[in-house]
Amino acid sequence: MASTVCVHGLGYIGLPTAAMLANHDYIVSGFDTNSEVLHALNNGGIHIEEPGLRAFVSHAIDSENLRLVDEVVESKYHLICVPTPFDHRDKSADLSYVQQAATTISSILRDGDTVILESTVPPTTTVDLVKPILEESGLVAGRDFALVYCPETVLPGNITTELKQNDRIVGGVNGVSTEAAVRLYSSFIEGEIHTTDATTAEFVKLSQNTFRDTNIALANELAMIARDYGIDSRSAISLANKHPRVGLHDPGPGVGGHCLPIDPWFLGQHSDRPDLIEHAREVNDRMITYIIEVLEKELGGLTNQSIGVLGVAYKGNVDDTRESPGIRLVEELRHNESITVTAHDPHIDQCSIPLESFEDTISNADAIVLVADHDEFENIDREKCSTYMSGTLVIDAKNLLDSHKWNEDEFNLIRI
Ligand code: SAJ
Repeated sequence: MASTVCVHGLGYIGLPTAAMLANHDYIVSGFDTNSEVLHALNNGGIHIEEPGLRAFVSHAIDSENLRLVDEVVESKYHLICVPTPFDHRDKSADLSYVQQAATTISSILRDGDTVILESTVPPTTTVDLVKPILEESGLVAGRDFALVYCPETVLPGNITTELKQNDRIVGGVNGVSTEAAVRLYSSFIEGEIHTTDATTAEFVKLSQNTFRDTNIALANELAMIARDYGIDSRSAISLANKHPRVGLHDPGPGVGGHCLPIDPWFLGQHSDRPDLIEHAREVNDRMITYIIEVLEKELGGLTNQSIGVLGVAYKGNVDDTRESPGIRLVEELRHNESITVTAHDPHIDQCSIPLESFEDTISNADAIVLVADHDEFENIDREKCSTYMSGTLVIDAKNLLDSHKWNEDEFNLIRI
């Protein structure tokens, strides 16, 4: 008989994972506390913009292997995929959803079940927080039930592919726990499955995103230095990367999303050591200030200027605005009340700042700043910009526009 799985939390990770397991013959209960999410999914809608995900979920629902539920269900496997919000005040993880999920599971946990935590958490969370809550059931982790940390590593925009193809780290509280989780993941993972202990698995996940954040900070600092020398940082970085042991990431307007700007803080939550990692965070966060400095210099001051911001999603082709550089840029510019700031994003309907049409955003703009690399922005109509804008300054923080063509058309295009 097919094994049963209850997935707790149907967000960016829980939903595709639930559908993946259902499409691989598991009987899956997809549980979420948000009734609007369940309603949308049950009616052919979806609350996440992700290529191919709706069809993938529909296939799972139509096969009757995936059922969407508003109460948790006794199952052989429990996967915790709930959010771990970032507490900006003390730069730490809010683990209340993980705590709540563990408490709920504890009330229905049976001998022989396996509990897997997938949410991104500070090191030791599985052992120090989740384990004691589950053991309130009277069962013992590693003996009566398996307990495992298994981080997800999928890239938003490419989730359904990476969920299958990426390697996976599986860290149990003991060997028997690890083996139980490996049995589940090996049903669909095409990459390699690497086994370790739970705390190492938590640490590895955070190290991967910290590496990327720190690498981007280096690229951003190099970009600022390159500009001081009057050279194009993108060409310089691309040439530096010709060396077989150099792999610099791309500079840009800073780092957004719910992972890279946050995971370095989670990594250091129970340690006083982070130093370079915290400096890298600061460099990335300061990129917005740097863009404003460039705007000010090129425009000869910011008073009474009109700036159009293109892209408030945290990166291209996603509808997620968490920690978005575009939103930060708008907010910082608005501190100066004499500046008129407008923003446009074809992937976002609503967010914390008002959005306008493309035309209204470029209308009368002294400068436009491109902050997210959406496909729609690749071929921005230069003629329209000429007609609508009152200035010629274009700052391309994502290296999306053809600088030769723009500069030939009498724009002053600056790549960050
Ligand atoms: N960015 C740059 N320069 C680059 C690459 C990215 O400035 O060279 C910026 C992006 O514009 C964006 C931010 O960094 O603002 C983050 O984007 P991303 O595409 O690097 O990553 P995420 O946050 O969408 O997903 C990351 C991925 N982690 C790694 O690649 C190590 C993904 O694989 C993880 O699963 C995900 O975090 C997660 O859930 O932790």
